[in-house]
Amino acid sequence: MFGFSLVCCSPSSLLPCSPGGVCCRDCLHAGLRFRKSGLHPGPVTACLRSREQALVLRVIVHDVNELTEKLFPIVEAMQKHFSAGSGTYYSDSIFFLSVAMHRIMPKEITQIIQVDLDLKYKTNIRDLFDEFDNFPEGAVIGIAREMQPVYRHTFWQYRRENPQTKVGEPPPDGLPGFNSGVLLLNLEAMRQSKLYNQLLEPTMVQKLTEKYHFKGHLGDQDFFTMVGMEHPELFHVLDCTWNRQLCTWWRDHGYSDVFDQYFQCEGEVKIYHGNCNTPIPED
Ligand SMILES: [Mn+2]
Repeated sequence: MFGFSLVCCSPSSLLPCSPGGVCCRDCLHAGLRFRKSGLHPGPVTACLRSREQALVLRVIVHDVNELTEKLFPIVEAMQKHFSAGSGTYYSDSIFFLSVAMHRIMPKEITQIIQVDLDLKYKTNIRDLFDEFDNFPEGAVIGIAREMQPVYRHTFWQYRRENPQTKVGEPPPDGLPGFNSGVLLLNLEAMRQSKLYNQLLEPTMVQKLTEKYHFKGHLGDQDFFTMVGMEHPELFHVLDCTWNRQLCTWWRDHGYSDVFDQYFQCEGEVKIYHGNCNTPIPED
């Protein structure tokens, strides 16, 4: 039996459904409606048709303020390395929810699939749960590669100092970094992994950001990308068809020569990701 966890701005935002919402029948098949508040990757307001519907679907509503309160002390130290601007804002903590989800959710929840809202599903997302069975020993998170050379850019200094490195190189042999639009969080494995929990410690984050000269602004995916350079064994790499990103911003910003090496993706797309507001192709 599946349950859905929704992050809401407040429990009262369950009712009523606001007009102009994006119908989410594609993913949840139940008339759940979502409305994006603010710009990517802003917090989400979820609306259900009724409280009864919430019971039928076993929806648990999480108050974003309560989550942030738990989250902030865990992720505060990493925020300054992976957020835009120089300040550490309390409200930015929610962009790091995935990295500490295993400490936030009750122990009974052992697996979570966390998805962006700018996705289009070409298959039943339930199939994605099967991917948890493909995790190799030691892996705690399933995630697809980033499909633009954004981390080739971010790691420029480390790459200059280490000309033979795979860091920031394109697939299949390189380490292009990760995109967090589709995330498989094996909460049980995350709780049990001594290594993963050590990497959340402020001193370890500091050590790695210094080693890689890392300064990002993409929240959780920056953390996963940096940690993945040091410990790729913690991640099960999802096939690109599970998170077919469409943004081409970096093609026109200095990386046209190598762009396609990152962007290419063979096979039938299962989930489109219209990142940076890129339109998703119609059927
Ligand atoms: Mn997205």
